[in-house]
Amino acid sequence: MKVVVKALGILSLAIISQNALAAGCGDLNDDGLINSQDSLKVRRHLEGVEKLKSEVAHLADVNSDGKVDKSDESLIFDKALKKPVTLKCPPPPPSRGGRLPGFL
Ligand SMILES: [Ca+2]
Ligand SMILES: [Ca+2]
Repeated sequence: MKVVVKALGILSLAIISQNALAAGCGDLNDDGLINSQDSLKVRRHLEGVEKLKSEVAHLADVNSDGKVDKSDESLIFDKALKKPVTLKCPPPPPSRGGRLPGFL
């Protein structure tokens, strides 16, 4: 029984982690929402006004094509307008700090 409870705990943690990652895709100002502020950040990045930080740049590539461009801005804007679009970001770049304890 303890094994089952422990396994469920690990599974829950994995699901929470997945949701946290999914929620971050397109959320460039880390406020937990995808709105016009996020698409504005992409626009400012594309215009060279304010470049995205390297640690959040992958969150702006919402079509996972390896680059941040006008189509990403458009997708984020559509999502902000509650249109039925799916945002799919690439995995974050490997960090130098290593992994969380307990995760492979
Ligand atoms: Ca946001
Ligand atoms: Ca892209």
